[in-house]
Amino acid sequence: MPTFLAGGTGTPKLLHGAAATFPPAETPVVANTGDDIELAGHLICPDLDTQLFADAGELDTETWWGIAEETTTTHDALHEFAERAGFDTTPRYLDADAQTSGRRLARWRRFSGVGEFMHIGDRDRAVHLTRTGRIDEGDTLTEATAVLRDALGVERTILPMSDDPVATIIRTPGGEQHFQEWWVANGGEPTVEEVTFRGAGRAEPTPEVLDRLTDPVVIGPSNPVTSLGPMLAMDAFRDALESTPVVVVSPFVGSEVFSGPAGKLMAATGHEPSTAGTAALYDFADAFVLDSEDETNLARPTVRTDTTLDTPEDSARVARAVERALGEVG
Ligand code: FO1
Repeated sequence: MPTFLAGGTGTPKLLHGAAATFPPAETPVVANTGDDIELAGHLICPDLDTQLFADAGELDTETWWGIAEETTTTHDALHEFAERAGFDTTPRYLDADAQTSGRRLARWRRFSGVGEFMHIGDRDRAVHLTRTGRIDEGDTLTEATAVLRDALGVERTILPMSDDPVATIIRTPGGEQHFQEWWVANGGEPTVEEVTFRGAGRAEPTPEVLDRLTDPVVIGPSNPVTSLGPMLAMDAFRDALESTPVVVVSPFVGSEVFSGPAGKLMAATGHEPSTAGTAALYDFADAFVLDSEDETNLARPTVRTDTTLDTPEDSARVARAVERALGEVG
């Protein structure tokens, strides 16, 4: 079975109804960790967790992050206290020394819990505390993720791209912001001048990830810049993709993006925000799944289907197209 790469909602949506084609127990996922932050002392790993919660049947599928039907008692109390104390609830970075002196994995992305700027449900928080507790007891992120996978009854192998810190930093005219500040607190509005992946030059994919990348790889319709960028910024990861068959599901129909900030981020980083731009960025890709309405002509094998991913039936259809594309290159 192929290995899927995940960031944002693309791959979790694709796998949501795909079990007949790609059985979860045999279909591993490698998730982006560039979006991760430490907030209130908790390590929050959105891309790992969206896949974990989806496979556990607990995901909030209205937002595609967090747990469905959650209470938010602690989050609400944090806001109440911040308000009473007169603190604003915009992202509150720990000071520069603290950014590199705390947990190694949380480098360059450490925020105070005062007024907690990301919405954290109570059960979701228990996930973050279990992960953080295991890491403080000596686990790697890979090991802590396996603990959560077992605790949530998930069959699928879900792996972080690296056990080293990598932080996605957005440079705006007003200065640098961590991806979560730019996206959650500022609604992805500030102009993007550059996107960098701090730490990626020194980070390595884990041995578990490199092992899974010897199988064919599928890149779901994720944001090429912030979901896949952190993985591709690690040389050993990119080298592994050069040496194995890779199928990409385009996150665009021509130059229309399905959802999220992919178009804006691609334009800002010098890539055409389109299927053609995605194909140029993924020069290692061997085949593509494109929407039937997408008129882009690529000089690589292409399978066309309706790539809408709103329902499990949609996922099943796109999964069958991925299987056909794998058959062209496998
Ligand atoms: N996205 C939001 O737009 N607002 C939030 O308050 C928020 C909280 C949050 C908490 C846990 C988690 O795992 C994800 C969360 N997200 C939230 C989603 C996240 O910001 C991004 O969509 C991903 O990082 C992109 O993959």
